[in-house]
Amino acid sequence: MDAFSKIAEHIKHDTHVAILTGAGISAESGIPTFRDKDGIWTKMDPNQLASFDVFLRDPVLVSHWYQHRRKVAEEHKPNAGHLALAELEKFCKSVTVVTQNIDRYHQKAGSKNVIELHGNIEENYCIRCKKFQEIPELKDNDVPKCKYCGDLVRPNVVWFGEMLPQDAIRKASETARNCDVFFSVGTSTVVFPAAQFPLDAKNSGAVLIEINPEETMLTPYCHYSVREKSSVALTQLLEILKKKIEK
Ligand code: BJW
Ligand code: ZN
Repeated sequence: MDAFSKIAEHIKHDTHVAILTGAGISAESGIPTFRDKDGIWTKMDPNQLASFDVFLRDPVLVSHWYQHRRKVAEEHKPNAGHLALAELEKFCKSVTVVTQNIDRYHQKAGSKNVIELHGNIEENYCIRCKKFQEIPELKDNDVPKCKYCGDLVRPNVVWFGEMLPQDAIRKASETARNCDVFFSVGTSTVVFPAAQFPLDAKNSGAVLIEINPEETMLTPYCHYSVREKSSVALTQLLEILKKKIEK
């Protein structure tokens, strides 16, 4: 039996499935990852750019960087990996996607139960009065300013040193501790607290499966490691599940 068939054996209609996703699942949509060879941050240190301090020091650089990424996300679309996860909901009554991504592609693909750990790129809020608002297209040295109080407006994402949304952390933690099967898909699992969830799931008795073309920090702890792109692996797994249902 190949790895996909073995993994499919663990998935029944009443199985609680959790999936932690990272930048790798959106790579095949044309969204660069963070730490791969051609990732966003190969020339810039993530610890240098994704922080509130840097935003305050250089709001033009950071705001324009996010504007660029917002456009890239708008111009591309979810791929077969996102669609396969959405379709998984037809086979299992409990599927929860816990994503580190800010592109909203899981929701766009049709996944109903998505926990966003690091926020999203669509929303922006004022750093002073916290009011959410639309921001205009930025040109040259523009920075987005709050229409209520005039202070800086930032993307609704979580930077290093910032707390993750409490509700997201609580739900993700519960999901990890209560699932039967936990997939880690397209993430290097180097950023905490997200990287803790697969380990929590395993410690609570879940089967831990990784889908990633490369080895990661998590690989030694996994029951199954599939060295494959997520679109290929998730589509193949779904095909096997479909055949199982038809039998
Ligand atoms: C494919 C593929 C294909 C390619 N198919 N796969 C415990 C220990 C040590 C440090 C800490 C700790 N707890 C907290 C920290 C500090 C810090 C941290 O984790 N630092 C580490 C770097 C060591 N964490 C935090 O600061 C977090 N906050 C926090 O914990 O608050 C409490 C606190 C406050 C103050 C002090 C201490 C604690 C916040 C973390 C926020 C992360 N934010 C970012 C930016 C979000 C906005 C944005 O997008 O711009 O989130 S950083 C960046 O990394 C982004 C990602 O979501 C995140 C994870 O990256 P991801 O998704 O794994 O991407 P890559 O590129 O790393 O990996 C891609 C993978 O895909 C690769 O493996 C490829 O092989 C694979 N791949 N093609 C499948 N086709
Ligand atoms: Zn304001």
